[in-house]
Amino acid sequence: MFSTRLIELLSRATSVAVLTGAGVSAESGVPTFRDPGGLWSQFRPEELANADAFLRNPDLVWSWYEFRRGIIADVAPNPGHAALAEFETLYSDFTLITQNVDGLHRRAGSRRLLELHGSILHNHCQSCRTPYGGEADDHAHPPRCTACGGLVRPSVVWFGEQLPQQEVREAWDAAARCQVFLSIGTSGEVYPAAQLPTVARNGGAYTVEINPRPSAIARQMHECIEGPSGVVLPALLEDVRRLRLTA
Ligand code: BJW
Ligand code: ZN
Repeated sequence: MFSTRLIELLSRATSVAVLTGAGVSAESGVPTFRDPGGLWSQFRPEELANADAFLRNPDLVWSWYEFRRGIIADVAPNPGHAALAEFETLYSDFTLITQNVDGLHRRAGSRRLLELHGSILHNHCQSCRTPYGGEADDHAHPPRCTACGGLVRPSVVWFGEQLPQQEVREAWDAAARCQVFLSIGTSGEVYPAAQLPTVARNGGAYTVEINPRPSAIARQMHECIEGPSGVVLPALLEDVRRLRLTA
């Protein structure tokens, strides 16, 4: 199923970086953004995932996130998440960079994790950025900030907003120094995350995509493995482990 080159590289490597997107959580039952039937097919992204939309229609945007929180609370990490948590234990330098906000990598046991687009599990004030730790039990209306009375929003990164700077620095460093870079379950349509495979390739890494269909950044890959990550990743882990044991 896998090239000898990839299995050999992954069994000898000391430094590996991985970028994940919504596809990794698809087999858990979390809809992706841009696939047919995905989150964007029912709602236009520009209506929902930016600060102007939130200020224009806070109830609509808040209830969309509450709907998604409901989905996430009812699902579990899948074998793809579990395999990535296991990969982390094989390498002295391993970085999992995710665009996902669903917390499933952490629930699967991944610890060397950078969440580039924030977390849907947390909230903060849109006006003064104070974290909101209170109960958000009204699914139809966002709560008000206890410090300034401003609107409370999910702690995710919307279009036009800066990504968390420390995470960006660490992600770019990890991509630039790794020997193997895996891009898994992302359409590669959203920047700056979609730039990471190029950073890795320019730094000398072997770049690999795992996706049922070629993404917008497939050209940046040395190798594309077509398939669902919940099937491909456990099989890849098994082959790498086997070669490490016999080497
Ligand atoms: C499977 C599978 C299975 C299915 N197994 N795979 C350069 C060029 C052009 C534009 C820009 C640029 N730089 C910045 C921009 C603007 C903008 C942008 O990228 N726009 C593009 C749309 C063109 N970027 C930004 O605004 C970013 N901020 C920024 O750049 O700030 C700089 C700045 C700001 C202000 C002033 C000055 C400078 C912020 C981007 C934030 C993105 N936020 C979202 C929403 C997060 C909150 C939420 O969850 O609601 O993040 S958008 C959405 O897309 C979400 C995702 O993380 C992100 C990526 O999507 P992803 O994960 O790739 O999912 P899909 O659905 O697209 O793809 C799923 C894939 O899975 C598919 O390929 C399937 O085939 C596959 N799949 N089943 C494996 N079983
Ligand atoms: Zn506030």
